[in-house]
Amino acid sequence: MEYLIIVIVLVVLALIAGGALLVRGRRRPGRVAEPPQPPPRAPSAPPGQDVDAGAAVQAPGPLVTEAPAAEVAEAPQPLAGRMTRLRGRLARSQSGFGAVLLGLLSRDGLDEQGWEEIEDTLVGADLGAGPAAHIVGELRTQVRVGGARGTTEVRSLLRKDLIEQVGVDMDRSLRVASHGDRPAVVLMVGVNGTGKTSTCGKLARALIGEGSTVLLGAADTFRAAAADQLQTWGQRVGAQVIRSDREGADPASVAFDAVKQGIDDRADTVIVDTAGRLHTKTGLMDELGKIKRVIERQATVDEVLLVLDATTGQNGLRQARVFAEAVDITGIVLTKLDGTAKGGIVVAVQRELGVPVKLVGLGEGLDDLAPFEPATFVDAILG
Ligand SMILES: Nc1nc2c(ncn2[C@@H]2O[C@H](COP(=O)(O)OP(=O)(O)OP(=O)(O)O)[C@@H](O)[C@H]2O)c(=O)[nH]1
Ligand SMILES: [Mg+2]
Repeated sequence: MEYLIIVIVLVVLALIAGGALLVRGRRRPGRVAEPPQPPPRAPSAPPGQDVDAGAAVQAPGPLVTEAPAAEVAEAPQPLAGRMTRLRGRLARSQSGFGAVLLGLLSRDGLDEQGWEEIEDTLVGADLGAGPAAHIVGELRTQVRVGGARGTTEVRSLLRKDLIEQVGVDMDRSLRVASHGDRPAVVLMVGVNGTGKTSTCGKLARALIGEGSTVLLGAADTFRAAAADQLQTWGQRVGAQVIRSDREGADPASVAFDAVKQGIDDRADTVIVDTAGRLHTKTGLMDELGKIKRVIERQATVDEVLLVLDATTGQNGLRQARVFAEAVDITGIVLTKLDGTAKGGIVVAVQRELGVPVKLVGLGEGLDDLAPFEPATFVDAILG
């Protein structure tokens, strides 16, 4: 009996000791508990679509992507009158060269040095030497003839001369109306990053707002991301996008497919986005001509819009020259006008190409594209 009690006590002690060891093992000091891992994520795919099958099967021909109406933002503002926003944008960056000019011009008894400063200010704002000299010549005559002037009068003289240089009699209308059963075709060209794709999207939105049906062609086939970017714009603004499912596809053939689809759908306008290209790369410049010729097998290219970044100054002029040699430019889109103190490039580039600035980019918003209006532009500069 005694022997049995001793055995029971030993077993109980052994159990207690074992339990204590187990507990100590679990609470080992210094060891940080690892956070629970989430279950491995399945690759995302649209509902009902088999991921692997989707990746393996490539649809032949161009891809037409629908624009889901639900994603379309609120109604666009009318194009007319948008340019008045420039004044606010320039005031925010406190950068218009107009204020400097007005300051110089309102000095009493302007001497030779003062006039030189005025000319330098105009040249510094990218107007170009010719127009700057012309404006100074005009102003000098007007001041000499009329004698000393008050600030308001000086402002109106300068305003008149600037508007004259910007040009009021150029046809700035956009040819975007369909020709019976054929859509109008707009080709967007320019160097990298100037704002071509954004302009395609913004223009499509404005035209759709006016009741047109617009199709976008993703002829920037360099990177898949470029077509994706245009497709995102298409979804935002409610435009169908025609793209290739293949990176590096022939841009001319995508442009052709887009226009063909536009004809079949009886769309009003087809806007074709192209890849940014350095004006120094001859092969790429020749490609633009090919894209245009291939489109012209079935429709007229109504507008070839050269998209220029207003902040690039003289370099922008060089680009413009080479693009104009490669393909007939019908209008200029001057983007990022909201980000420059200058803006005189409007005058310089029009003189260089003999082609009007038709649209300007005033920011990154959906409605930040405006038809160019000379008087509103000059008023914004003069503040
Ligand atoms: N502030 C400002 N930004 C702009 C304007 N237009 C375009 N951008 C911005 O400029 C950048 C380039 O625009 P994109 O439209 O991608 O230019 P892209 O010419 O298509 O570029 P690539 O296809 O790479 O040659 C983007 O961040 C745009 O939001 C504008 O008028 N003002
Ligand atoms: Mg682009």
